[in-house]
Amino acid sequence: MSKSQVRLSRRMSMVLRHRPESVGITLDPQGWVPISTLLEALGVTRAELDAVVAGNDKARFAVEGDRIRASQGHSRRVEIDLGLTPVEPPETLYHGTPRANVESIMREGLRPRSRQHVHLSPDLETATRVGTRRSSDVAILSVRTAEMAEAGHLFYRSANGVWLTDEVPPNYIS
Ligand code: HQG
Repeated sequence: MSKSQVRLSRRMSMVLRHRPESVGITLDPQGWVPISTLLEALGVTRAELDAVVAGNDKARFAVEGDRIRASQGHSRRVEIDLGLTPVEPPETLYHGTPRANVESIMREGLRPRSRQHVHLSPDLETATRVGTRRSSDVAILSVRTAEMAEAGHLFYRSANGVWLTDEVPPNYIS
């Protein structure tokens, strides 16, 4: 993606996940907005939007008919429900985080913080990439997700393959 496409992708993430009101739009209860509404609010063309949706390294945006939403990553303050169906997780999922967070995570577990869910990665490479967004000194945590599911925790997989759950108690993390 070009620099301007990356910039538009970031703006779309901000609006569709965190601050729709900042450009005067509202999301429906599942997080969708008509594409025409978004184009007008952002002042971009359909071709520019399509290029970002198609070229996005992580498939962050889902287009369905004439509407669009972010596939995951929403702030808690944006009151939407993606409406995902719980699915059985694999044995283990991973979480990449700055090493400085580890002590607190081992004490209180993984919390969603400002987001709606804790995000878990399917493999080490993805987890490393997620952690590296925030620090060059990254720790990769393994989460015993099958065990969590047995204990009744629910897991969801977003349209772009990110695993989501409400929280991870410390005893499932190593
Ligand atoms: C940490 C990106 C201390 C947590 C990625 C993380 C992902 C704790 C930070 C998505 C903690 C929250 C989400 C505790 C959690 N003590 N630190 N008890 N519990 N943390 O950005 O998972 O590129 O909200 O480890 O790919 O980093 O934007 O979560 O470091 O899918 O599409 O608190 O964002 O997607 O940070 O990333 P975030 P995340 P995009």
